[in-house]
Amino acid sequence: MLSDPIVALATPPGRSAVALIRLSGAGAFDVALRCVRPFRPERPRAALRARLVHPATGEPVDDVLVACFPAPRSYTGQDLVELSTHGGLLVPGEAVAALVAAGARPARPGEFTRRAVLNGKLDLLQAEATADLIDAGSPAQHRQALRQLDRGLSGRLEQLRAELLELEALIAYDIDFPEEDEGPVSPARVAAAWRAVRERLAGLLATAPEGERLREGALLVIAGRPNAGKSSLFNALLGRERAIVTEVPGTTRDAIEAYTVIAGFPFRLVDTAGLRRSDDRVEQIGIEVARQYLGAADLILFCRDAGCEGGDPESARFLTACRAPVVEVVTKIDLVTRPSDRLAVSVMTGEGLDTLRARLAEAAFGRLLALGDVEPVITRARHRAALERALAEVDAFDAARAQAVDAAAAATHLHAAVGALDDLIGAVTPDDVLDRVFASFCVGK
Ligand SMILES: Nc1nc2c(ncn2[C@@H]2O[C@H](COP(=O)(O)OP(=O)(O)O)[C@@H](O)[C@H]2O)c(=O)[nH]1
Ligand SMILES: [Mg+2]
Repeated sequence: MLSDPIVALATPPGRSAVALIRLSGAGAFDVALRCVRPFRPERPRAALRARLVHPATGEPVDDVLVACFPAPRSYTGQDLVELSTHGGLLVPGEAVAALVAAGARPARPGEFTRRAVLNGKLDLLQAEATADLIDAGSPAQHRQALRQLDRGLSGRLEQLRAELLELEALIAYDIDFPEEDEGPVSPARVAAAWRAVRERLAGLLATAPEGERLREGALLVIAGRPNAGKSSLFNALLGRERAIVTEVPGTTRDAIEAYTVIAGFPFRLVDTAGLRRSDDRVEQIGIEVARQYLGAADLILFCRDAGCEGGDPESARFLTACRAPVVEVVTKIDLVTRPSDRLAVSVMTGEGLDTLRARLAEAAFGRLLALGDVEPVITRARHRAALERALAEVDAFDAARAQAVDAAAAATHLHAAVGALDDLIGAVTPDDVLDRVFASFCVGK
């Protein structure tokens, strides 16, 4: 059901000063009346002190702070009650149980936000942004989620949608008077409008690889010969001693993966076994695992020991075989005196580490860095699929025009492109499409 009263703890369980419980749906105020004393819906959006009791026994559960939000001015768009109870292992659970006994149903995951979308309080992209904001582990993810919640991406898609409808309006004359060779709108103008909208769509689609990487963290795999200083650098970038470091070549045998933030961006950092021929069976398996990680990497950090620079045909061969971009770094520069013109670091002195961090962020997220925090970005396969569909339709429109297909048939491709954007925003409004077309139709002529 979409409107029955649901209840859930909105804060994580465990010891804390307060816990927040949400109750939403038709009849939510009746549920509250059965166990909150006093409950005063005539004073909405005010935090009032009350006693929560079990509805059957009248047994006190907690002293609470209650605020009620009558529909439609609430997060879900329904009647909603927020109760702040004391935190801890027992009280919040008992409070939810009292509300269930009073007639509410325990909510399913995401059910409040889902209702918010159904009631037009949030669009689908904002709902996704809510989840991203909660999951954000790095400053860049935080900023991106907040922008999407502010409708940055939704606004851009609405703009694209409007441009597609205007393009359709431009060819409307051809639809009405198919016999006339040249309508009041020149083909050149149609072509220019088409090119502009296509470029913007393609530009947004081009943010997908780094946008998806931003949500999931860039897979950064550290590679190099045994003893090149990979594990030391892994620990330095992580900020803690996670991988074992020794002077014995072949120490790291398994791949170790850890989440870390580098220059504000999320990375999944992987330390691997050094690449060399080995007769040790465990090390061989480790090297095979390393190869698999290297195959999946978004970015490879290749380490070379400053002491053994120079001819190394095996490494050169390895580097040319890599599919992912490679950042090369010279390690242990504290051990040599000659200055290096290459990117070089020492985990002993810390030299070069900040430069390396900046270089890694640039290599994995350069396009996002160039866009700054102004341009919207797409971050999910769902977004990419919808925009690919829209772009394919926009191209099909152009192809149809080039083959002099009749204007009404060509326009169906624009409709389909608008449909793809509507699916993406999650607010389907077909009447609105027609309204716009006819509005432009009259003004245009
Ligand atoms: N002086 C110095 N020694 C280093 C540095 N980085 C690593 N080492 C040493 O080099 C050896 C191999 O390091 P390790 O990180 O285990 O290399 P891996 O085999 O590539 O993982 C260890 O003895 C480290 O202490 C550095 O920046 N300076
Ligand atoms: Mg190692």
